[in-house]
Amino acid sequence: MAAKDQIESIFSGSNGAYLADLYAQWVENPESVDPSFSDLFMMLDDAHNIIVKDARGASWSPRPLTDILHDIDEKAASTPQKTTQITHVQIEAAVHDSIRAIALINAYRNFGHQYAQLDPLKLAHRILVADLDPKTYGFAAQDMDRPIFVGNKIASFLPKEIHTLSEIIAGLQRVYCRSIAWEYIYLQDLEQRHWLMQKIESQGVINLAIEDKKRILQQITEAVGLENFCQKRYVGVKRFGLDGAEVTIPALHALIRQAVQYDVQSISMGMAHRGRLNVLTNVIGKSFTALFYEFSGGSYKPEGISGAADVKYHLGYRKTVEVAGKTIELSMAFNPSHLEAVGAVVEGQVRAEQDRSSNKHLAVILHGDAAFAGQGVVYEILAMSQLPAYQTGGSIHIVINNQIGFTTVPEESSSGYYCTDVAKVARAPIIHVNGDDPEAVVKVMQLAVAFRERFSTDVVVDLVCYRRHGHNETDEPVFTQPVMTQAIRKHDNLYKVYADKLAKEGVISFAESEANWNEFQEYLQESYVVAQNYRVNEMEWIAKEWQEMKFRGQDRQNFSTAISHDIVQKIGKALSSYAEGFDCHPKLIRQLEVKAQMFSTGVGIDWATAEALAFGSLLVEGYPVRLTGQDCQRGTFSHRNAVLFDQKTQQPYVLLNHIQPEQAKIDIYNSHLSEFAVLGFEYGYSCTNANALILWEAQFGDFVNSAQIIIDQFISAGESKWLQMSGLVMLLPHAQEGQGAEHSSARLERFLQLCAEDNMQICNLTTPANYFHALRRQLKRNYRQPLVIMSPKSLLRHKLAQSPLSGFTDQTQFLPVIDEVDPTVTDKEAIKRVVICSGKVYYDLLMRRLELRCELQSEQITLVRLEQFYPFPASELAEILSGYPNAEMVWCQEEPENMGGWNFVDRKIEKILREMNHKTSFVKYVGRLSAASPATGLASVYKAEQATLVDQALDH
Ligand SMILES: Cc1ncc(C[n+]2csc(CCOP(=O)(O)OP(=O)(O)O)c2C)c(N)n1
Repeated sequence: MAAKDQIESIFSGSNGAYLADLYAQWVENPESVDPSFSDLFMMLDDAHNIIVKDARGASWSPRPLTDILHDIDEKAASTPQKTTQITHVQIEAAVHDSIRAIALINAYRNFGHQYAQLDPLKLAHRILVADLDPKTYGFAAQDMDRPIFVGNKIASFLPKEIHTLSEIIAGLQRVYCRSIAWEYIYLQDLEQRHWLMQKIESQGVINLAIEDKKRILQQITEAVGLENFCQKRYVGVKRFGLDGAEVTIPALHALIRQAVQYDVQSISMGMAHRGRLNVLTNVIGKSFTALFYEFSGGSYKPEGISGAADVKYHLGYRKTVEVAGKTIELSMAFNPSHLEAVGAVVEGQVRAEQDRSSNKHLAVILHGDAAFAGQGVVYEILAMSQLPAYQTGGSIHIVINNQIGFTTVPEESSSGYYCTDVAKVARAPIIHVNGDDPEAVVKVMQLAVAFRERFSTDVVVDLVCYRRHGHNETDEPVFTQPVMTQAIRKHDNLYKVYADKLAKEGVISFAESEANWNEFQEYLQESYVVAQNYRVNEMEWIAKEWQEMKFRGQDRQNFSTAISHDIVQKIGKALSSYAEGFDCHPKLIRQLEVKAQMFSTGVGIDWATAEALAFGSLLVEGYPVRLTGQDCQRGTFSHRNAVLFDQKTQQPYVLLNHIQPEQAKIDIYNSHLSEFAVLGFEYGYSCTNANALILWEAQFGDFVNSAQIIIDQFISAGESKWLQMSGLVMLLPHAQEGQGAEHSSARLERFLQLCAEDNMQICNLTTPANYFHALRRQLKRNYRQPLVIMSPKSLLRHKLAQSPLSGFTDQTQFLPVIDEVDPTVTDKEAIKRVVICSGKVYYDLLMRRLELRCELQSEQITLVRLEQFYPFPASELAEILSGYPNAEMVWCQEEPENMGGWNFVDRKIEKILREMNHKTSFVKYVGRLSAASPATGLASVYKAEQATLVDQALDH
């Protein structure tokens, strides 16, 4: 209700003048009036400001409050005065009634959800909390039938000016305390609150058309029917059935029907195990035959495509379907067991679709109640929902709330009142609904989609259901939930509940419902029979652009990554100039001048410039680039400055978006302080758009471990499990530089441990040119593979870590291993020691060798750089090492022995040496001793350790 209306209803009529006086008193001194009046005046919040403003008037002309009320309530003013004498006591009593009634109405809006009938099992005790108890407001039983003035604008379900208390309470309970519980008063946006209030309070008894009811029953017949069929056909086989929460299926159908009305073109869903098979088949349209084939142990992959595959209740699917005469693409994201991680991936997928087309795309994420309350990534995802880098126009969250998590009850799962409380951070309305009332569920879904369409924010729908079996079909629930299990065993399934209801209403006879049930069972049986001879021969569920890529084992190729001189100069110009009138910071102007110089002289290309050349050249070729990460616009080490800010207006200027009129766009966003959700999002983005370069940069590589689930479950294994390729690049600053335990290591060793079956690339690069080629290679090939770069810190500004422009053009390419580059090393046979190393320590060795050469005139040690750990460049390394037949082999790293690359490379290098019959097949380790912490926090100790290992490597 609008503020003005509230004022009108309260300050009009016979109470008006009295209230006005009280109000004036309260404005002067809130303590001077009875607290119940204080409460009312406070509740007017918005109205309060209007009145106070008006009451005070302009500073030069204070205006009496009675005048204002007179203006507001013209209607009341024109009403003929009653001639009956009303005593002061009567007026006060009437006013008290009104105030208390209004307080009660507002209490129901706030807290009515606590008294709603949400539990299908009716085990949850409904307690009329004090806020909803008329006694709290001073009403007693005898007050129930007394007429109370509330005005006809306070709530649409109270159409008259005067209602009895029992009418008011009945209306409130009908709206707020039946099968639907609304939480929305905390929304800060007044328009959103009013929109919802209007929709909620104007909704009478839910009255669906007969065909809608029949459709819902059919959906329930299929949902329950599938679970029953599997329960009988596959006894003791895990499927994580939806039994008890089958209302999810009509809920999703209602959501989709509503979405197509707004011309949504695609819906990407993410969900856990529970009910997934039901959603895949009954909602998205995967065939029952394929499902039953998987039940019998068959793979979802066509023969000849390798990989680990995955259990059937983690598989994804995609299909374009017709709904209400419109076409929509529905997809389910592949999902690991790790609950809630997929939500971030789905958001990224949807954002990728939104960024490349103007069509509408919607993310729908289904959650378990325990997981929603317990998993921190849920918070991270909700927190990103309105951020420029990650917003997707609002997502719909559906909690399949079976009131249990494995064997854990809600009291053990959440400190909140509801499992959904965390969603309040996203300013999302939260609607709880009884899963045994499918019509209420359908209405709620329609409203949720309408709200999202109107306000572009997240909405949460909590389907309060139960779980008929154990956590999976082999579990016995009665051990731990005896009372609930007994109640469930006596409780009819949803098909029976709804079919009975519709039979009673005369919508469809029970016999007819049974016929439909049997017909569906027969259809399942036929599919079951066909499944015995089923073979997977197509992958229509893989989006077209990905079908064009080569899977592992197919003909994978890399193409040239060098660029032309012309393109180099074009990008150079964009990198050293900005728009006219732009007020650039003087220090950054200097940086741009330095860049201009690099391009004119062709030497001294540093890391940031090489990166910009990679990005710029891809943009010119039509590939969009997206980089996110904490503070990545400037760069943690202030090296990138890819976005300039006008010093007067704060307007951003993205240099690389001004190379030429026809080019793709680069988006560079600072992320919020999240790793898990952000990396999941970028992974999802990269799995959707095959033709964009997607990068995530960690502040320091150490923080990547907050996102370990995305690395272990998605990035490293996604292709093997799900044929889901990704060209995601992770930039993880890594090196020992005396900055302590948490600013030194991106845990190279952990990535290396995950490497197998050509699943990803792990690099620790030493030259800007190699960085450039590694980035471009991501798109210049007929497949996609994640790339993890242990990226530099001090090397960003190291005078020796620079490349000439010639390293980017002509026939240049990525070098997985770099041999000695010192032209004075001519007699390789004379080399006594080869030091193989990777990353920043190379420069420490290089500089120390220079010093030693001056001192000792020695040239007998050569440095070989391993730029790419995985895929391990065995043949390239072998070729280089074979050039040093008389040398001993040393692996030098700055990480402790139990970390870094040593455990990954030692046997690989020895194998190379053995295979070439080198004089030694032994590799000596030089580096820090094994340690619990990746680095010391004491700069002096770091220096001493570093000097020792460098000297040891150089045999000094
Ligand atoms: C991150 C993570 N931790 C633990 C588990 C093990 N686990 C699988 S299902 C489950 C209970 C989930 O309960 P809920 O979210 O309510 O979903 P439900 O299974 O009841 O549908 C647990 C603890 C997991 N899969 N993922």
